[in-house]
Amino acid sequence: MADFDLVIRQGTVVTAASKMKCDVGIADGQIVALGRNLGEGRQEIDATDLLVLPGGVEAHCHIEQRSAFGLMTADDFESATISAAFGGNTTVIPFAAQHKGDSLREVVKDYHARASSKSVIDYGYHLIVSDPRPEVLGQELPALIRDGFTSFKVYMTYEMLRLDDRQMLDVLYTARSEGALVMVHAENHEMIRWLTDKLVDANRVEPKFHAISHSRTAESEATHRAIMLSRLVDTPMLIVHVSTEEATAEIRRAQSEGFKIYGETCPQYLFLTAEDLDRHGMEGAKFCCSPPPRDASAQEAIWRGIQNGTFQVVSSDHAPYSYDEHGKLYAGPNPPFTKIANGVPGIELRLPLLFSEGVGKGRIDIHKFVEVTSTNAARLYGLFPRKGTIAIGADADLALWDVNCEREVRYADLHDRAGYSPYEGKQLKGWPVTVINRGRVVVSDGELHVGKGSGQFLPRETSEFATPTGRLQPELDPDRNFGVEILSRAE
Ligand code: DUC
Ligand code: ZN
Ligand code: ZN
Repeated sequence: MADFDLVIRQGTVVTAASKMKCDVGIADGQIVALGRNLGEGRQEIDATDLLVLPGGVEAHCHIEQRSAFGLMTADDFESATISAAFGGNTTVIPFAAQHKGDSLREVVKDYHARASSKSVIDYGYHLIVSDPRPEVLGQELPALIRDGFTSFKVYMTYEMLRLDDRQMLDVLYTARSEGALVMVHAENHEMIRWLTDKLVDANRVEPKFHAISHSRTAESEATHRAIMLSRLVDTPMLIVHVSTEEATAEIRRAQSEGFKIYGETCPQYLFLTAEDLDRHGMEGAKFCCSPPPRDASAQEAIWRGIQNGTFQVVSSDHAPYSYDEHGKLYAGPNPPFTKIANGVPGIELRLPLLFSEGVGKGRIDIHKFVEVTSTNAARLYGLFPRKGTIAIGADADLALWDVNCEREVRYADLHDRAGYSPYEGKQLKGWPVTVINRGRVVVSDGELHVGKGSGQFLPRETSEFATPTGRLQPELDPDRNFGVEILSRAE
């Protein structure tokens, strides 16, 4: 009788902290042995010359999500998770998005019904809180956090989603009491609106003006303000999809002062620029996302932020809208930038892009790659050590990488339904060739081997990254404010 369900032989096993040539023994979906010359497996994979990495944890993606004005993303849970798997991921954490008036509980039920019958890899959800009315903050949100939805996103811009500062403080305070991690889309709404109105009045409406309306200053101001709100109530916060040097500096400063501020960036801020929004005709619409891509010097600053640890995670922010009347061009063939669906696809290329341009070109080492694409997301969002590493007892979530495989990006080879890739034609070296989730071979030899609905829902723990620092601002510290307790003390 075989000792294991599956043995991966002779690969170079890499985690965020270690590298070792060994076999991986898997039983009942978990890693049960790491070592040389392991006994027999019912199934065996020869990984000589391959890297064996933890499967990617894609922690920022929009899947089968309806926007506030009714537009559906091109991918559903089936196509998005297949695409994610071909890109080396074994877990996705998309959003269950509340719109105004919605019950959060109902929103989660709705996403569950769709995801559970379609996902091919494991999944959880962050919530999006856009309507923090008393019963949502008082009952629904705390109950959902306790049920394993331990992170949620809030927006400082987008008319239908945004919270004002007071509402931000209310949700931060709820997160603080429940130990949830708050993710923030930080852009100054009024600056964007004012610039947009000026541009539209002057008939400057081509896609490239999207990047001007979403100015860098709007991002850095909101990032600064979000951090100050977080500091006031001593609630940790993660600033998502950071695109500028200035916002990166705001985050780094807060971190260096000891505040629990985390940062995320995305491939679009490393590999695209505002020039892409100026491609001929309406092609620029394909690159409209918020925040928008900036310029070469911002790209350098973002790389530095990954290298020096300002950013804990690199996520795709996959927001796939087809380049037609069902997506990007929902308002007609020649819409003003104000009516172009925001978002770029990228769930399948996040890891190959970062591997090729980061590890391959010597900007980051392989451990940093694993850290920012898998381990840190698992840690931040309460999945570690079940996910995000290769260790005895962890889920057998692995991606086997051929570091010498060179391929040009062609949309035709991808598995999402956006209909285009912003990275078309890019030459990449290093691709995942076999992807394993809980011991199941999901992808190998360019083929999908599992059925829809075989991914598992992941309730998540609260994480230590979300616990308050205990450092109260002087005016909120009872010892220094006439003894009045405003915030409960961190344990
Ligand atoms: N911006 C977001 O905030 N979300 C999805 C896509 C985008 O461009
Ligand atoms: Zn966002
Ligand atoms: Zn997003």
